Amino acid sequence: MILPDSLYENYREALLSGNRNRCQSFVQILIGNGESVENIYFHLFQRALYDVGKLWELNKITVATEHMATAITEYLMILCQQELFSTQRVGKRAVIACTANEYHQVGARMVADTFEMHGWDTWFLGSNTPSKDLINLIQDKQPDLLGLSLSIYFNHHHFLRMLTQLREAFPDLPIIYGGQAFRWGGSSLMSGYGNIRHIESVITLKEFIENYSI
Ligand code: B12
Repeated sequence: MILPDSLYENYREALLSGNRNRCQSFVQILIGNGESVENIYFHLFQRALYDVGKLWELNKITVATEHMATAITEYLMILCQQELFSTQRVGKRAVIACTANEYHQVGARMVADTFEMHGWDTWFLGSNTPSKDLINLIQDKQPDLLGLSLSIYFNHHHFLRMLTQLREAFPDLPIIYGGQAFRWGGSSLMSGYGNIRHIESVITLKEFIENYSI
C-alpha cells in the first residue's frame, strides 16, 4: 500500500483532534479504492497508534487523547468489518487472547479480524485473560490454533506461566504469538514450548494464514 505521507498526516491530525467523522471518511475512501483491510490496519491504524504512543511518552499528548485515539481506531475497525460478512468459511477455528495483566487489545483484535477475513471462525477474548479461563474456553471450542498477544515487556513472566499451563493441557495445539513485548527479542525463551511461532504483524500473518495447513 502506498499511502502518501500528506494523507497519513491528515488522518493522524484528525485522529488526535478526535474528529471521528473525518477519520471515517479517510477509511471509506481507502476501502472504496479497493485497499485491503490488512493494509489499512497496518499502514494507517497501527502507524498512527505507534505515533500516539511516542507523543504520549514525550508528554506531548494526554492520556485522554491517547484513549480517544484508541477508541476511534476500534470504532473504525468495526467499520472495516463490513467487509468480513461475505467471506466464505473454510472450516478452521482460532482463539485469540491477551495474556493476564495485558490491557492492550487492538493488535490482538486485528489478528482475530485477519483470521475472519480469511474465512476462519474466531473467538477474540480481548484484554487480560486469566490462564484458567482460557484453558476452559479452549476445551469448549476446540480450536485449530491459539493466538496470544503481549505488549508489555514486564509481563513476560505472565506469558511464560500461561504457556506452561497451556502446554500441560494441550501439548499439540499450534500457538502463534506477537506484540510489542517481543520487539527487542525474547523468542528464544519459547523454544521449549513445542509448536509455537512468532508473527510480527497482520501483514506477515496474512502470508502465514494463506500457507497454513493443519
Ligand atoms: C493504546 C495504548 C494503551 C491503552 C490500551 C487500550 C486498548 N484498548 O488496547 C492503555 C491505556 C490500556 C495502555 C496502558 C499501558 N500502556 Co500502552 N500503549 C498504547 C499505545 C498508544 C497503542 C497500542 C496499540 O493499540 N498499538 C497498535 C497495535 C495494532 O499494534 P500492536 O499491538 O503492536 O499489534 C501488532 C503487532 O504487534 C502484532 N501482534 C500483536 N499481538 C499479536 C498477537 C498475535 C497472535 C500475532 C500473530 C501478532 C500480534 O500484530 C498487530 C497488528 O499488526 C501504545 C503505543 C504503541 N507503540 O503501540 C502504548 C504502549 C504499548 N503502552 C506502553 C505502556 C508502558 C503502558 C503502561 C505500562 C502505561 C502505564 N504506566 O500505566 C500501561 C500498561 C497496561 C497493561 N498492563 O497492559 C508502552 C509499552 C512499552 C513495552 N513494550 O513494554 C507503549 C509502547 C507506549 C510507549 N511508547 O512507551 N496503553
